[in-house]
Amino acid sequence: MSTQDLEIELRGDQQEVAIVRLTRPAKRNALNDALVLALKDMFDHLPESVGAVVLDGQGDHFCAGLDLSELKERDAGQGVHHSRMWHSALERVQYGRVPVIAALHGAVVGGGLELASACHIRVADETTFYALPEGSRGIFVGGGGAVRIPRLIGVARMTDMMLTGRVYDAAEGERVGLAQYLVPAGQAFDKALQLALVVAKNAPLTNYALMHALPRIAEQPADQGFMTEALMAAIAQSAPEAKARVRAFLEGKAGKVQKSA
Ligand code: 1HE
Repeated sequence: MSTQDLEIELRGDQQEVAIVRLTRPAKRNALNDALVLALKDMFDHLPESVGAVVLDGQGDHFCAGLDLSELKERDAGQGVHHSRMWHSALERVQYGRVPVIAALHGAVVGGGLELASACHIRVADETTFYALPEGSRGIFVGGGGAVRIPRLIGVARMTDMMLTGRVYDAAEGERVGLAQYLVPAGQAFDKALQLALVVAKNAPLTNYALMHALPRIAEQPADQGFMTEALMAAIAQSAPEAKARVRAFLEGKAGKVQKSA
């Protein structure tokens, strides 16, 4: 599925970071069906060299959510299929091959917040604001938000956002866990790129474990979680790359952990 509203650009010495950008600024990067399917396709077919993605939105807003002009009369069955289409696309983002870092600015609302919450790291600049206007539009989240957003901020905060139309500003968003980083206006992309270049250099199996094992372990009953963790740890440390990295540290050839400046 192709659309002019999505572009990809490779960065880094080894082309190890893909910038995936929503390019529909005139509509505040609202997601129509073609764009949702194009996202799915893009994340299914990332170039081999890519080890991390920065997800960005062109213009002043990250994403205004579902394209409301497409919200036509659907019967219940069509509504289920439409929501499941979003689920399958955003699942490719969350459970794809490489970590995804969202560069947030301006509106991160409705389906835009659902998309952001499928990413692994969210970097927000000071212009960012978060809302779930579905409540006031008489609809419900349908892009996985009911599953992912409470895991970030809790059921009570999401309920409040939808019942009252509460808008979180960038600082509040970072405080409650919607974003892990808060940076000055206009700097979200640069920070996200800087992080992506680091993430892309991790051992692939470590990134895989963090994306695919950690969220599942966190949902398991503790005794099962401990077992899954042990299995994942054993697999990761048996990889030749893990052994080489540990050896490099012991030989004084790898960086120490340092407090940030
Ligand atoms: C849109 C959309 C959209 C803008 N669908 N066309 N999402 C919302 O309810 C959010 C609706 N949007 C807004 O509240 C505002 O547009 C913004 C706060 C994001 C930006 O405001 P502003 O003043 O910069 O832009 P604007 O003038 O409101 O919009 C510019 C154009 O984008 C305008 O079209 P134009 O043809 O008149 O120029 C808008 O109609 C259009 N536009 N947002 C369609 N969302 C899987 S279920 C998920 C369910 C949801 O996501 S519900 C929440 C939907």
